[in-house]
Amino acid sequence: MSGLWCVALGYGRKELIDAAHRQMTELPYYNSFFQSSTPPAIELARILAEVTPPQFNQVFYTGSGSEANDTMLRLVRRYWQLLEQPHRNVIVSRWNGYHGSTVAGASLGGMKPMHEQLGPDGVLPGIVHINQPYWFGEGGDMTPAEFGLARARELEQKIEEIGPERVAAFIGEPVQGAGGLVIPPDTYWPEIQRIVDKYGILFVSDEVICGFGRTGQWFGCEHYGTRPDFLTMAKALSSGYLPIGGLMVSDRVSRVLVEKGGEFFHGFTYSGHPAACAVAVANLEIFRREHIVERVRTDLAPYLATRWRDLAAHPLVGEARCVGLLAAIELVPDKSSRRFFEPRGEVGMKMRETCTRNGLVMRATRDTLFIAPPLVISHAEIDELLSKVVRSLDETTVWARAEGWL
Ligand code: PXG
Repeated sequence: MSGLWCVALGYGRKELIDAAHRQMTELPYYNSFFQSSTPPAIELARILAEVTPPQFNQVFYTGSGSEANDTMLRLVRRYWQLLEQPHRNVIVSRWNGYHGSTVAGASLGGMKPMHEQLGPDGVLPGIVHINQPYWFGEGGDMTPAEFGLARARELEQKIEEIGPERVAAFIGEPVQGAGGLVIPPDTYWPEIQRIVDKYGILFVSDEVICGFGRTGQWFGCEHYGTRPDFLTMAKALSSGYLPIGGLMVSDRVSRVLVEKGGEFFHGFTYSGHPAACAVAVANLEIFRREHIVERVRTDLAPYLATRWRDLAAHPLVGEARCVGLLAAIELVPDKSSRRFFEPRGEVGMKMRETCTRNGLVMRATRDTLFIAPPLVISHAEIDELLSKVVRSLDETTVWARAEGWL
């Protein structure tokens, strides 16, 4: 799982450790307020403007992905306020999406158990959710292509229901991670892009998991061909060696903020922390030098995909899906239907435990099991990973038969 979807370059990267040490020796901290900055923060901004899609040339630093999404919410509201449309304040998100653990992050996310814990007022006002593009679980009789379109069009229905003049933005993960590795049908993102264009609303790509090569492109939005106005990131930005997140702001938005807005009263003590930025710079230098993203796209992802899809033949597996170095299997009682185990999650938990015993870290969301290996995994390690998945599936099947699940 690359730790928690973040250790993209793997453990033991001396260059990253040295970068932190060097920077902490030279200048462990200075703030990013009052027109100040530090060399690593400036250098990182320069690199980020290069590696992100062309509309992005400005970054706000944060300490995490949650803070990046929280900041995005403030900037979206400020943008429409400056354009004298302050009533445009509704953000549309998706059920079962994950956008973090702050109040804004949990509200933007679509995890109902998290919403319930927000107390009597629930999610922040002005945040609404539409259904997710999870074909295996919710596609019914539709083909994936039909279902992708239908789920994307829920955005249009929601906009019409709220009133187009009130909708500020739409946020989504290119591939939902924590929600169970939901890879949308190919028809989904183009239709979402058509709708956000039609209504002129801002589009936020939450790239906290998909960013930095995970899908085989630098960013998930490039894999799916969308053109976001904000791009939030964290995790692989520093390969997890030090905490850092950020928010790319497109020229469309920054022009308004800069020209009309004056100072935006925002920032965290640790925004652009020099040591974290120095590590991120070293991390992205390695990405470029070792052609990490290209290698995922042209070599590792295709190698994983052919082997991963073979898992669909296993009696316990209802679907084996993957994109880039993200891959999931659905455990089901009956391969001929897309019905789940009842109650859900127990077989998945058993599979997870079995994997751990067999030396494989796999994440389970209910009965969906998934991996997000480091982007430097070798072919031999992919082979080893697959043989451990198969062995764990076989052992879980034996257990499930004995326990009456099958
Ligand atoms: N957006 C996405 C898409 C994420 O995956 C965040 C925002 C929040 O980032 P921070 O850095 O504030 O955690 C995340 C984080 C899981 C799991 O269960 C995933 C995350 C965090 C905790 C657990 O897979 N992703």
